[in-house]
Amino acid sequence: MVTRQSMETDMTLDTATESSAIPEVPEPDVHRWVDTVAALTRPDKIQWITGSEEERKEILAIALANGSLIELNQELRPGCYLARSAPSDVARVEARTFICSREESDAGPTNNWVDPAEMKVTLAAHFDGSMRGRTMYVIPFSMGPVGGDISKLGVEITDSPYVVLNMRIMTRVGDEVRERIEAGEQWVPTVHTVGYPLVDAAGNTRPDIAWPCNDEKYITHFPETREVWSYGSGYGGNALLGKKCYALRIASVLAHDEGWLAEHMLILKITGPDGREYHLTAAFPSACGKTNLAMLRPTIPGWKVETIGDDIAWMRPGADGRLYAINPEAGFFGVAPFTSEQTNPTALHALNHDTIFTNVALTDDGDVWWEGMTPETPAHLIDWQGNDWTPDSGRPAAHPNSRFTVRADQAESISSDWENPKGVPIDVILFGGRRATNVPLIAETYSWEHGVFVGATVSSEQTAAAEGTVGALRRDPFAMLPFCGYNMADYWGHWLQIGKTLGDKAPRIFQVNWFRKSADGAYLWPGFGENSRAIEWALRRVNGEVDAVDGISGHLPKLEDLNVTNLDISDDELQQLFALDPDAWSVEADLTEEYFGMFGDKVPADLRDQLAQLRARIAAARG
Ligand code: GTP
Ligand code: SPV
Ligand code: MN
Repeated sequence: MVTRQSMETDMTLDTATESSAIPEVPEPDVHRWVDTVAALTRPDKIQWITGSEEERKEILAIALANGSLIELNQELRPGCYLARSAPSDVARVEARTFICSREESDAGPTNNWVDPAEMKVTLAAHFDGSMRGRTMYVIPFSMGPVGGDISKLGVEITDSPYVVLNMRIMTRVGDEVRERIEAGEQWVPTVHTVGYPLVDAAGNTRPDIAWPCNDEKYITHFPETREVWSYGSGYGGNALLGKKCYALRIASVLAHDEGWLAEHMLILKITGPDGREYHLTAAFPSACGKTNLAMLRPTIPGWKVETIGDDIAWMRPGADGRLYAINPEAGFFGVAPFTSEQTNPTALHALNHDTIFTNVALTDDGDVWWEGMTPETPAHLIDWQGNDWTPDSGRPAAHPNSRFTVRADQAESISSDWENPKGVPIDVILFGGRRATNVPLIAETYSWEHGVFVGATVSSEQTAAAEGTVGALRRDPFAMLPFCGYNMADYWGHWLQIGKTLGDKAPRIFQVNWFRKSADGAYLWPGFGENSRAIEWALRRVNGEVDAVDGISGHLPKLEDLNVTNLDISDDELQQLFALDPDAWSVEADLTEEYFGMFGDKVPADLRDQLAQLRARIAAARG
């Protein structure tokens, strides 16, 4: 039985007036804001996160003591721990994610919307006393290097020690950030509770559990007042509020207002055999290969790839007119399953130490395992739910959305530029998704406007990264469907506007698809390190070294220009990878028209024009 903790706190909670309302506008003074949240949530204790190592150890000890973390074999994996979530709390919950803009039309048809005042009343009822019996941690954090031109500050209040330990890896936290906020720098307030108080209003206590959460969940964003309130989940993007909630949903709104881009993109640096350096970003939907590509090991000789980011890019036009990108994060929250020596050795090696694993399987010697990790499956495991597991159990040992949290600089591929506060100049942007049919391995778009059209119309088979039907084909424009904090059609307009600003200094835009399948359902393309072959072609296009063939979906490689040396692929498979069926594309065009219909007259004229041009190319291909 856990009893009420003693009141060792920076502030005397007794002096805070109890409140059951959330202010319309958050208190600008961070200390007063913390007071307002404490008055509502009623924690036993408030602890500001300083970023020190002693503090990390202290919070780790708490997480170990209450079973939130399990210590792994410290000889095999020093500094590594395993968390097992509640089976009901394993991924982002898109149906419970809300954009609470004042006008419904500003959230747009792809977001769930609730009036902000109404949502604050609902939230207040849930947050009221939600931290009773717990410590409220106040985490000052920076997205991007502290003090960098493109970086931004935030504060996350949370009652989860697991969240604190993860935020310390995923962002830059502590005193330096707090001091900047106290000195008046802009910051975004974010509040998180697992929604599992240990004491009720009458003073009755209950014991803590390994993964506290609530059946009801609210992941809410207030774009005008730039706030995040998250209730009921401890998992990933629902709870690590610097990531999707701030760096994408709120930041996309800031970016729209201020003339920059907040994107669901990896960032990498490539050096060619001649020593020339390029930078590339790529937007792929969740669990569609960003981490893999960010850590690419090229199979073609002479090329080198270094990692800058694996999930989010903030990009701005620089003084020289080019587009510069930073990775606002400090760590990777990556998909574990199918990370192996074959698919992503760099990620695998990064996980050798100081890593938090969530929902992977535990081996008998206290190590971790997941599907696809090793060629041989262990004879016995403890699965992600803590049950005995054998290969004939008939269920995965690791959850399909099990993840690792690791500092970015533990990747041996990390670029020396990854914390460059100015960012890196982008040469190439890729848009991709999981498409079994129609979309070729690589194609270059005809123009920036065509690139925006391709980004806007991406569809992809859904993955386990969010609750929903895995495998269902859905539109995921710019891989931002779950992450755009405002009307998607206005976002497309913003991209078109940025293209006008960049002019001929704009990056070149390509569409890629590593996931095309043959009629018998097998992947046509080996993927992973071999993706360097498609990227090499893109860079040769940038350099004006190769001509292309004009196709329905874009400029396609002449097959002799794609480097397939030492690759086991038949001519027939190559043809299939690039095949464009006018009838199938005509159906795509019809579906796009229907999709645009959702957004009414907000769809930019340039995109309607691109659809007409696509139809003209389809007609021409039919002859
Ligand atoms: P989020 O972190 O959810 O945003 O996703 P991500 O895009 O970083 O996903 P990640 O790179 O972790 O993708 C994981 C899944 O994509 C795994 O199932 C990989 O095996 C698969 N994958 C990645 N690259 C390739 C590829 O080139 N070919 C194939 N067939 N699968 C790939
Ligand atoms: C994604 O789903 O795109 C992720 C994982 O990167 S999460 O942080 O949970 O959103
Ligand atoms: Mn992501």
